[in-house]
Amino acid sequence: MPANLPPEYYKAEKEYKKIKGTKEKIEFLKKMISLIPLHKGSEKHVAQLKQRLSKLREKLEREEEQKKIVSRKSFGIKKEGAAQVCLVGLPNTGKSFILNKYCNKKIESSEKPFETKIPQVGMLDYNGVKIQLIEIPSFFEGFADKNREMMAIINNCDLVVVLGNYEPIEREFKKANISKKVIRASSNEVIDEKIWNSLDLIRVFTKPVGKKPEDKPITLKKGSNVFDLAQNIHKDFVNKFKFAKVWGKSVKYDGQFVGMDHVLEDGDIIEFHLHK
Ligand SMILES: Nc1nc2c(ncn2[C@@H]2O[C@H](COP(=O)(O)OP(=O)(O)OP(=O)(O)O)[C@@H](O)[C@H]2O)c(=O)[nH]1
Ligand SMILES: [Mg+2]
Repeated sequence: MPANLPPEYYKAEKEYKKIKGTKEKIEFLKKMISLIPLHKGSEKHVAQLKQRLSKLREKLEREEEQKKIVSRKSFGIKKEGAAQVCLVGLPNTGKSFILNKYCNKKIESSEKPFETKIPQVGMLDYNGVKIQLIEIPSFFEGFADKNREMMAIINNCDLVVVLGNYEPIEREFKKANISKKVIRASSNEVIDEKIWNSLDLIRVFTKPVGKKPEDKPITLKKGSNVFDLAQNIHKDFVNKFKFAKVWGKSVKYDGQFVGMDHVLEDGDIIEFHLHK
């Protein structure tokens, strides 16, 4: 170590040894480097610290990647369809009933509480839009601490539907710092429509020039424009875009010519015109 380093630096060097996390080490090391006045005598030392810093950064990258792999393995259910929705509630609130009714499932469902032991997954079709429903096993006092994996699934979905009494569920959500969009419902409501209305999505139908619109809608986030749709279909639709024609709620008259920044609405039909 070179002479003439400021006393703060030696103090920092001691503290550095106590730091555990890689991220924290990186931050601290950056500060340490900034404490060293640059001159011929300190050059080599700074270079060494910078090398240490770059090794730590590589280590952090490896650690983050590892974390991702672990979380992919043990937590989460692969998203399928336009959105992933969790059904959450106390026992016997009708979660399995909903999956059986709307997703053609045959999950055991009776008056017996806590009948569903592991998450159950189903696919709902709402006017051609596929929405994934997940039944989370029933909540109880202390659920959040005992079922980290379930809380991770909830944290990862697009919308939570709480069936029945919300207060006990809310308490568990608070413990696990869940801040997801939540709606409340009961199993005898028209659940599919309610879910769709809470998802902030729109359906649009593309149509080839001179032909009828496609039957299958494309689902986009509310507020999406023609550019977002084009990107969703294929990069050529962006690169070769000339103009588009739109029928539906977003235009003043049917067949209106629009550009990339035109904001679409639910139910719109759109015809792309591309350069050859
Ligand atoms: N007819 C009718 N029966 C319902 C309705 N909701 C729930 N049930 C019945 O109530 C009982 C409990 O419903 P489940 O769907 O099994 O409850 P759960 O929320 O999955 O609860 P767990 O057993 O903890 O998984 C079953 O016998 C259901 O058939 C409903 O809206 N209409
Ligand atoms: Mg159930």
